[in-house]
Amino acid sequence: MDRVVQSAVLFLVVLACGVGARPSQGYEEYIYEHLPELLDRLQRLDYADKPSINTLEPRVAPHWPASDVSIGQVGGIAVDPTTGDILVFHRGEREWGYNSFVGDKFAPGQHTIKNNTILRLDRATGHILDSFGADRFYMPHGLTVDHAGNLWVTDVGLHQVMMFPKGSHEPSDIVLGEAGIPGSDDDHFCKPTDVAVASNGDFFVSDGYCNGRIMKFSKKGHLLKQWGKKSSDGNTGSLSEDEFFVPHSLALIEARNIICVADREHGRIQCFTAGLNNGTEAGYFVHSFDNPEFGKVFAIAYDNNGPEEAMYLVSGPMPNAFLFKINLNGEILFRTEPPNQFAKEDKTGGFGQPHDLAVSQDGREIYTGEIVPNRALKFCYGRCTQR
Ligand SMILES: [Ca+2]
Repeated sequence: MDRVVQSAVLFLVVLACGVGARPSQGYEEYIYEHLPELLDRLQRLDYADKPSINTLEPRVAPHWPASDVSIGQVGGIAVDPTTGDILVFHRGEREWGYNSFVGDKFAPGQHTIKNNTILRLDRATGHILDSFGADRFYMPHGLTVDHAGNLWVTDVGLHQVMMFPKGSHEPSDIVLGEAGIPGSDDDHFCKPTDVAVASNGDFFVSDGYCNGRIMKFSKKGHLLKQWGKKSSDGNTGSLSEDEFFVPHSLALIEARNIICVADREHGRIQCFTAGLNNGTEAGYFVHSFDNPEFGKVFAIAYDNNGPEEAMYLVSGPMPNAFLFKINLNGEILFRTEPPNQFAKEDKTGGFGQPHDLAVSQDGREIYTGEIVPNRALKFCYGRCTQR
């Protein structure tokens, strides 16, 4: 018998027992007699038990990535929408410590990271499909894959943003900022954190640790607009809407024509017009998500697969490090963390410092990239599929 039919019959038998089958009566006979009633019950049960992506919390995939994948501090993590692969931008041997920078500049005398800093991982198995990016970066940070499969990275040591065309291990001629030179004019960044790319090719950069601005560029890399000011005040009481204290992550909601910014140290998410439709301009404040439960907001990602639009965020550092899902009214749908079995070193479970996150195209999986423990995790709704 086909497995589904077998399960259905077994289920009907169990139900039959529940509605009082007499032992003397054969199950088949009984089922035949009560079929309409049983089917009705089955249908109602199925409806009630249907997993809702909105209410169930995702769980950590036990064997992802594969055990032979070695990962340093994770700056960025992203899903390639053209292949479903997971991309990780990590720091290999390098760690961001007190001596990494002198002022805003990367401390002199340090070489580029020798490891391959960009890993392409199989979504199901977690095996490495490709790796590159050795001898190029100083302090990997943000990673984004655009609709065409191009990779966009930011390096806070280089103060640069660069794009790697789909399939290429070498950057395109879109390399913005001057290598190693921080600044706040139109041609420089200061520790830029993240990139978001629209389907028309326009892209946004959050800049960064030492500037407090969002910059919008054309497909060819020409600056179109910038807004925001730097704030170093942790007090959210008298903040203006475009004041940032480490704008750390971007989420573009193209259907709504808005770009949201994780204003990390202020612990809030600020959304502005993205100016992607004709006649609209970027940079006007639209909405804020602000909840004391968030703590510091390290990264955000938009998801439109569930019954309602949602935003994921990772907060930190520990002990206030969590993965949140909120709806666009700002209501928290859940807050979760890795269970104890995923503890590493002397930790007792939970996150260390989640630094970035990404959602699969179908909304079934969420990926987090972390620092101490240095790792990437995959969260799945229901069962994680392993091809
Ligand atoms: Ca990312």
